[in-house]
Amino acid sequence: MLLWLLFFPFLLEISSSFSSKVTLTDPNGGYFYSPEYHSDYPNDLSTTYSISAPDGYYIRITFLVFHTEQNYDTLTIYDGDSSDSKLLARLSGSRSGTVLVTSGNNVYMDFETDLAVNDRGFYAKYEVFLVGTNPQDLHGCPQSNYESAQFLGITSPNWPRNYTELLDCGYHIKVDPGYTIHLMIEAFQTEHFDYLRIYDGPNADANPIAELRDSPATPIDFTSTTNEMYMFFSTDLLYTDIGFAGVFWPVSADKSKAKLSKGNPIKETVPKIFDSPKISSLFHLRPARHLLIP
Ligand SMILES: [Ca+2]
Repeated sequence: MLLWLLFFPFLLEISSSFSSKVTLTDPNGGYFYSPEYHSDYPNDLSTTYSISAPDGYYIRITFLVFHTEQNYDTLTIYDGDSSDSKLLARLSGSRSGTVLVTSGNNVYMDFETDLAVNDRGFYAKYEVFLVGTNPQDLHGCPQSNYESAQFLGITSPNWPRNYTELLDCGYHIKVDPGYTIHLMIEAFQTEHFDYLRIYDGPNADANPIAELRDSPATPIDFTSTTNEMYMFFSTDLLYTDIGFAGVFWPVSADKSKAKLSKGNPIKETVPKIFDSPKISSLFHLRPARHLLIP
């Protein structure tokens, strides 16, 4: 076999290439992701994704996470039901936050990776809308309960478009008993007086793990000690920004202990970690200048 491949090296690529096909038809929308997400995608693969909405609808795709090897591992997106349709976009590199809109009720995507160098891949949300209507900005909070046995995206309202003013949004995250939660904040950007607090438990009475504001380096990883986590996103009455996007998934509690004993499961890049549960220090007075309308 080996000798044979010396003379016919092209056969190696054909024989080792990993192909798969994903078809999505939920009219309520959903999520799709690169193979083996939330681990890095494999080398040398070809995966196609077909999304079909009902007649009279179009599709909007938002990439919560997109990191591939620039120019070599690409997701090609066609505005129709096959690769013969019009090219909508060809994405590679770091493109989290990309939003694409189809003209009709089908989209076809082809994810191709080469033989070396991989990355986290992508995790995207798709939504369907009636042709002739525009997605409306959410003036308020998104859903407050997030429960998943696999992994699930979580964002500020309207992400990656701006959130609105005067929000107090709670996000209760839950996975099965016996698991802990790994939360990865993939993108984060607020003005200084808007913030996201993360708590190691079911509500804001639990120990705060972190408070994020401004533009911390991302991704930022958090791990809970139980199967519940709570996030609180607060915005004041002036100035908004794009907010945050993240993904969480359950981790077997035993596995997380085993990983911790070995050393470095969590990136130590969290800008502000609270080592004590005292909440009083979290609150601050907003300076008067912020209340002046320019
Ligand atoms: Ca590659």
